[in-house]
Amino acid sequence: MELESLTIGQYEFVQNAFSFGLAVMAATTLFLWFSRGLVTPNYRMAITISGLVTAIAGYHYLQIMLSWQSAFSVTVDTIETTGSPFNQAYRYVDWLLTVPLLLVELILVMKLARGETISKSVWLGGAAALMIILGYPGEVADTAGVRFTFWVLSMIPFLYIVYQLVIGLRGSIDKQPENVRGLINGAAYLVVVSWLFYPIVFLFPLIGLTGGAAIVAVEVGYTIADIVAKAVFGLLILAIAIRKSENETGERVAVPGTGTAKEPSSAGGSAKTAK
Ligand code: RET
Repeated sequence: MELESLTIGQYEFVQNAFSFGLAVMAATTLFLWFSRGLVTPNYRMAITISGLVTAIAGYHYLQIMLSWQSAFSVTVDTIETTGSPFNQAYRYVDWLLTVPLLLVELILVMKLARGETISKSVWLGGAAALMIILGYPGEVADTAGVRFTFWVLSMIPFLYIVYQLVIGLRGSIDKQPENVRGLINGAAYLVVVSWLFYPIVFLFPLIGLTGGAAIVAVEVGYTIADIVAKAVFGLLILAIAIRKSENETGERVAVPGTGTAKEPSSAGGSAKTAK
């Protein structure tokens, strides 16, 4: 990484992107965990894990931001590198933990048979971990040849996951209740589209971007992709879990201020809403 070629404006843009990423992850974590009571116990694990993913990401964004700050010494009109490295490993450790969990979230909210849940989680989660492990040596490589070689290797598990999401989960998605099928399809496609950004961003330095511009494109690109893949995806999982809970209890969830809650029925029915 040619950190020396960064301008003050580029440094600050990346710093602000990291700070924004941290704020989004922290706020989403609180929102998801406080919303657990809106869903029935069947779906609480999916929501707990969604919040765990954004919590892990928030912690890593803090570390990434601190590492970024310590790599530079900035005054009003000068910027110099301090010699302290900008540590890429935080991003990859974050992905190693969160990417398999994101797939488990999607599988859990589908509430498949126990054996299917376990086998799909192990295969998809394992492929996701392999994809990240194979990408890291390319990310920190100095030569274009090595970067490209590990990109190709990492694309193999990546394509397997995309295939499973588009084709392999089809049967399970078709068995979902009709009014959540669209949302679950949307979640599977959101994974495919948001994940596609990563291998493309990874290639930026190989397609002519150099110096400060390449660093900005890669760091801001990954940050935007992370926000979509973790925070937006987590909220979609919450929406699916709320709708499925409503299907199973036959009552609307009481979301304060929206006026959607039903009065508990007088015929002995209980209010199966938020605890
Ligand atoms: C790498 C290396 C180059 C090839 C491929 C990659 C894929 C990365 C992906 C990361 C997904 C991260 C997510 C993070 C969390 O929110 C490792 C960049 C295919 C798909 C979803």
